[in-house]
Amino acid sequence: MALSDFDRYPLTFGPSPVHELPRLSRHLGGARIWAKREDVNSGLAFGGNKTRKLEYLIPDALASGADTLVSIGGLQSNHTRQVAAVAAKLGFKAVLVQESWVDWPDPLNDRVGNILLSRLMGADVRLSNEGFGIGFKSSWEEAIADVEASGGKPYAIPAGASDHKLGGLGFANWAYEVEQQEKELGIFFDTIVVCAVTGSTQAGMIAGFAGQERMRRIIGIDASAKISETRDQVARIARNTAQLIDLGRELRDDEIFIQEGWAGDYYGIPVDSTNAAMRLTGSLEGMIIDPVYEGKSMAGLIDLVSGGEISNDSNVLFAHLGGQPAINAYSALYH
Ligand code: 5PA
Repeated sequence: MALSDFDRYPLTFGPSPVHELPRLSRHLGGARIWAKREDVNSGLAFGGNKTRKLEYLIPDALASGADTLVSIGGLQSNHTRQVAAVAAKLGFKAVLVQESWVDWPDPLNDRVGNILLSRLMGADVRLSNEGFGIGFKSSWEEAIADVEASGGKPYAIPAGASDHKLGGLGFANWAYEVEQQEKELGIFFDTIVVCAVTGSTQAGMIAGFAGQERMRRIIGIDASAKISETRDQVARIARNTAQLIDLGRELRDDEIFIQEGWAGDYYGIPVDSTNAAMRLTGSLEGMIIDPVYEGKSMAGLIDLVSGGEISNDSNVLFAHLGGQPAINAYSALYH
C-alpha cells in the first residue's frame, strides 16, 4: 500500500508552516536555518508531533469500536496531552498513565503545564511511580485491563504513539508535505534536524524521504540519554514503516543517523547547552522551545552549524515538534 492509501483522520490545520530563522542564521554565521512548526499545527490543545501521528491511528481506533483511548507518558508528557485533546474532540474517553520519568524537584510538576491541560480536557489522569522507559509497562497494561473490567473498550496507544504499526505514518506524510512546500518556496532542505526519543517522528521522516528522488541528511538528536535504545527503536520503526508504505527497498544503515551529545545525563533534565539554545532562539526569533526535547535538538543544531559539520551552503530545516507547555514545570530555571 502506498502512504496515500492509508486512512487519515485530519486533526491538523493542514500543512504546518515553514519559515526562515534569519537572525539565528546570521548569529551562527553559517547555514540558512528554517523551522517547520508542529507547535502550531492544530487547534487541539497546542498541537505537536503526536497530533500528526494520531491522524493515522484514529481511523484504526474508530474501526475497532473502542470508546476509550489509553496511553502513557511522563508527568509532563506532551503526547498524553495530545491524546486527551483528540479524545475530547472525537468523543472518546481518555485514560492516561503518567509516570515519574523525570526526577525533577519542581513541586508543581504534577500540577501545571501538560498535566493541567489534560485534566482540563476531562482525561482520567493516573499517576504512577514507574521510571523512564519507552517499552511496555505494567502500569499501562493495568489501565487497559481496568477499562475492560468496567465494560469499556480500550484502544491502546503506546508512549509517543511510536511502537505501533501505524506510528511512523504521520511523519512519512510530513516528508511529502516538505517536498510540496519546497516546490512552493523554490528551496531544497538538504539537512533536517529532529529530536528523537520514542523514535517514530524521525523514523517516519526517514521512511518518507527515502522514497523521494533527492537524498538528504536527516540528523536525529537524541534527547533520551539512552542512545543505543533510541537508535534501535528508530531503525526498527523506520524499517517497518518503509515496508508498510511499499518503499520497495531496504533502508541502508547510513540512512538512519542519530547523534548523541546534547541530552545531558538524563532524559527531561536540561543542561547548559539546552538552556542557552532556548534563550538564543527566544531572544533572536521569538520562537519558544522546551527544555526536554527541542531545547536539546536546537543545541545540537547550533553546535553542528557553528562547528561546520553542517556546511555554510546548507539549507537546514529544524523540526519544531511542540512541547512548550512543559516549560511551566521548569520555572526555577528561567526567572
Ligand atoms: C517528543 C516526544 P519521538 O518520541 O517521536 O522521538 O519525538 C520526540 C519529541 N519533541 C520531540 C516533543 C515536543 C515531544 O513531545 N514526547 C513524548 C511525550 O510523552 O510527550 C513521547 C515522549
